[in-house]
Amino acid sequence: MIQPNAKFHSATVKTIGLCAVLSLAACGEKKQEKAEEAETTTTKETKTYLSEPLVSDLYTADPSAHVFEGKIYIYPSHDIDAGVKENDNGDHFAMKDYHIFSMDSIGGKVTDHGVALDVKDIPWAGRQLWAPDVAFKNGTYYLYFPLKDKNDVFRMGVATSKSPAGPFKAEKEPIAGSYSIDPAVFTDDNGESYMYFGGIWGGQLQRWATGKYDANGSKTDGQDDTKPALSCKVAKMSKDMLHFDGAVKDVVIVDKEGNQLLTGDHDRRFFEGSWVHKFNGKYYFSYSTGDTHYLAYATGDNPYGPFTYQGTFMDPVQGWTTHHSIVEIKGKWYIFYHDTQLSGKTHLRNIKVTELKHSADGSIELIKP
Ligand code: FUB
Repeated sequence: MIQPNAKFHSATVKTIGLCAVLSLAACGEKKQEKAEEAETTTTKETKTYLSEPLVSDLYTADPSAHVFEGKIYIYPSHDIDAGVKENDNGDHFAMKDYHIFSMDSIGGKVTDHGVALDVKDIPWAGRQLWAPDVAFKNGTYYLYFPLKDKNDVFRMGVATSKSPAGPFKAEKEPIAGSYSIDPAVFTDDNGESYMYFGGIWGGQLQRWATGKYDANGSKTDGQDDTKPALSCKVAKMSKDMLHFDGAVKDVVIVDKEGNQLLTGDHDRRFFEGSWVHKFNGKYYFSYSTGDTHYLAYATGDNPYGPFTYQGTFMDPVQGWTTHHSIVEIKGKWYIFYHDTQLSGKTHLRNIKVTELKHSADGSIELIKP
């Protein structure tokens, strides 16, 4: 597993560790000396970041951004330190509620609208409120969220509000036929909406490889690197936006020769965190490659794909996860993303924004976060 922030961690741990082993008095006597030493260590290892955290009094991640009612609304996960040990199932991502944020413009003041939905108010809830998204239709805002049910199986829930800032009221049951994580709802120019979802490892997508839930599914994932990779899923939304309208389909990603990306192709295959935007009539399907930490994209001619792999457009951020959304605001395109600048810890992230540029040939320029 690549740890892009390993150097940053070692600086922090070293400075704290030095004071912990000395007595308080000794720490006082040596204050000047230690301060100088700490300063030298920090200076040597300082990182520069492309942009600064949008929110610094809460930990936030997985930002889905939209323009609603003339403002920019951000729907992130709300990271907390629940004291759960880190593992590949992502148990340490033990989030319990959502806050919604808004801005009048990029660079403007960020307003926290408070708790929009709490896990205790979701009738079917087990644990772990992960990356959400929001769509608007029929005069209503729909908040889609992944949450483990009482059997510890991730399902997609939906909650509604008349305001983009919430609060949201959850439906009594998860969306029938939904599973896994990271819902991203794209509404096409003709008004049809589609939910893209899925994530492997902790996101449980591999447990659905046969079409039925298999709690041991993780044992078979990734064993045959020469087989087609697991695909992200897409389902058309019903007119009332509360159900899937028809079957869940695979979002197939192919290379330029038309061959489906393979399980062993960790630098390119889908892992989690999908998003779809439309630019110059083309559908851009973008996603995280997970264990290789890239944001990659593929393009297609319709919402179902297949999508042809084009490349990566964001290098690894500080922290293990990478998750984004792409939105057009006043004629410019922006990417909302996260890293771990504030905490240095994988599960305590902070959301950011920076400009995203499409080149004349339609490719997305590489962003170095
Ligand atoms: O926030 C929990 C999980 O981490 C998300 O669902 C993934 O996309 C990753 O960012």
